[in-house]
Amino acid sequence: MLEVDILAVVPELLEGPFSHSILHRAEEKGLLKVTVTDLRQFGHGRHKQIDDYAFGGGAGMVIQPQPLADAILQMRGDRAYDEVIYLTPDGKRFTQSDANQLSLKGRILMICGHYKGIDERIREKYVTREISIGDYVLSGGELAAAVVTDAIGRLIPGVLSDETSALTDSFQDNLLAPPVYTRPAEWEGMKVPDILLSGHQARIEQWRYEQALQRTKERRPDLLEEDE
Ligand code: 6GU
Repeated sequence: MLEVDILAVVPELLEGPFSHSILHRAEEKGLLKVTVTDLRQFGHGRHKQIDDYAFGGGAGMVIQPQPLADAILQMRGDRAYDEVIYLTPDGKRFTQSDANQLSLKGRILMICGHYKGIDERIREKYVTREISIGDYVLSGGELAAAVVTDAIGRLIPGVLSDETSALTDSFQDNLLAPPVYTRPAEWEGMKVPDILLSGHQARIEQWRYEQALQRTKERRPDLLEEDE
């Protein structure tokens, strides 16, 4: 059972992603529990303020440390988090290998930043891992938290059936997936490769491996070099 608690500035952004798809099934099976908490409830004053101007000047607001610390401590309760993740474009780029690791944890907190980010002292004091989902900037961490939770959730043992097994995913062995086909065997004059109709399972697996390798060489040669 993996518990994912998400601390969000715009919790509405996370209403959709977990109510459908494989993750919904994972929650129904009791293998995953996602809880979204609104940081605003920990804000101060009549307007429940959570941000302020950056010391030293410059454009953009920064999320203050106190509402974050109050939220983290209340959400933690008396059971420690295995990881406190801050979603940020300056974090380590997220990979399938990170997803594999995180899917084996028991309890994770994800903090979604906004504006110019969160006060650096929270990163120092509480955050164990900083994740970016790619080299582009989103308006907040919520969509990134949804992406990371989806990637992790489907890897929890028991979530995927044999038919949807993660073993043959792209990236699982640093290779992109091979091309796939379904009926009809001929469509608009285009034929499915004969080998796939041959019934020779060993030769089919060999063909798939060669296709995966060729595709990876052409599209993502970087995957064949890196080892993580
Ligand atoms: Cl995790 N957050 C934001 N705001 N932008 C991103 C990102 C995260 N990853 C890539 N861009």
